[in-house]
Amino acid sequence: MARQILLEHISEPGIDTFEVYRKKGGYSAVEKALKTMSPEQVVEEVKTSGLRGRGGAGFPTGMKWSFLAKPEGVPRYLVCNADESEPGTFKDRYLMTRKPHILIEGMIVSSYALGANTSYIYVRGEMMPQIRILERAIAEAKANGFLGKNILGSGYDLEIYVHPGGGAYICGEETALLESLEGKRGNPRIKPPFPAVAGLYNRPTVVNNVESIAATVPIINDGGAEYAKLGIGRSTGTKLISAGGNVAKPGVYEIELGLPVEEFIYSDEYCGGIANGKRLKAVVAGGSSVPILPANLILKTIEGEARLMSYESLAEGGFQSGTMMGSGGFIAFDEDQCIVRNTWNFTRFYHHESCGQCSPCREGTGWMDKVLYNIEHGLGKYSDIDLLVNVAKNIEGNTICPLGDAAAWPVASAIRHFRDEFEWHVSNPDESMTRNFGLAHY
Ligand code: L3W
Ligand code: SF4
Repeated sequence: MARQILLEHISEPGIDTFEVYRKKGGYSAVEKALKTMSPEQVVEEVKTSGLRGRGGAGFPTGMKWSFLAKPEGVPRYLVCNADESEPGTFKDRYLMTRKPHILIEGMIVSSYALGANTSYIYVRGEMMPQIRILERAIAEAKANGFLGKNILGSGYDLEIYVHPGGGAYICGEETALLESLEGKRGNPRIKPPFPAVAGLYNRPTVVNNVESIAATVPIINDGGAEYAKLGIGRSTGTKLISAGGNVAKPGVYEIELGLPVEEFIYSDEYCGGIANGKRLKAVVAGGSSVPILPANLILKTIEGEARLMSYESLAEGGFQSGTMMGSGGFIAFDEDQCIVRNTWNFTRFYHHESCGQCSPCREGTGWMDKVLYNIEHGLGKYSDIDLLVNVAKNIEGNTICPLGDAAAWPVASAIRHFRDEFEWHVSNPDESMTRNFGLAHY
């Protein structure tokens, strides 16, 4: 069994309560940090750990923290991004449901490191049970002296507030989240300035994903150097992966970074292979926003090296033959899946969720949605395929926030690797919606 850090004791009855979490060693990172470390030392440990943001971008957490502006007398904030909405991604929801105190503990340690006295957890609006669970966990931590004034007699004060999200995918983009938290429509802001300089209420703010914040607990308990021993190269530590689609055993798994993708898919410890004895056709490895890869390229790089679950290995080959770790939403497609239909499905989502501020995203996602609809429904033309490539290319890099890229990449990569399926739909309009496609790409 692989080493469990974030999911340790996850099956212990009552681990969602303060009492059981504490009995299992919970809140020792808060004690250690507040009683024996300065905020700067906590930041240093997180830097040493090599932890990278687990929300999708993989930006080094310690570096982000050290960018935080600290003008005298100006409040600063920690905001936890719990707006998990990326298609195929459900790891944060799982962690918050089953082990909410690890997030609260991580929030206290991280807020202390950043010198924040007020912190927020912005939770996706649909996650009402998780909102209640977190509110209860906060009340329990406060009743036991881990929140509020003068925590553990350290002189450090902290309040944490849970804020229900606005019900839009775009509110997971950090600056849209801050707008929404301020009570406004969740429109992304132009960066720079980054939130570290001008974030919530124009104050210095760090926005971190749930999993990143929770990971500070083992980092402080065991030391950053110990955490950095796990993983491979610049991909240190463990990562929560939500496995879905056609895998035999969907669920949330904690892997040590560097695990071979083949082992993740086929070993009984993780996904247990493809459901119903079918064969793997393609994978979207990091939530719907990253390029899709055919089975041969997700298992091995173009050079024939085993592909690993790490930021670097998944990206090996660039966008021609690689993909991205993203948020860890691992979606497997079996041999019966239609790539055109699935690409259209993703595109409909981005069209629906575009905030509409920038023309390439607002118009481009709608345009791709219509063209993909036509191809899937037997109404397409051959020229539509290159039109899609062209529209995707004109969205990429030309928008305020990453939603534009996220909409463009699945379309561009699906055509790059599965062009023959798009052409088949155009040449066979009468069968277009019913045909499955076999293993042409294995
Ligand atoms: C200060 C600088 N701060 C960068 C900070 C920045 C942010 C972080 C990463 O998108 C990706 C996206 C989705 N001074 C800084 C700086 N920062 N330079 O570093 O920034 P960035 O812009 O690289 O990425 P992002 O805007 O955070 C996130 C992808 O994730 N994604 C979506 C995930 C969705 C979920 C979910 O539902 N939970 O996670 C999936 O792959 O496409 O590319 O904090 O401020 N010079
Ligand atoms: Fe809005 Fe799309 Fe522009 Fe992002 S890229 S700001 S979602 S229109």
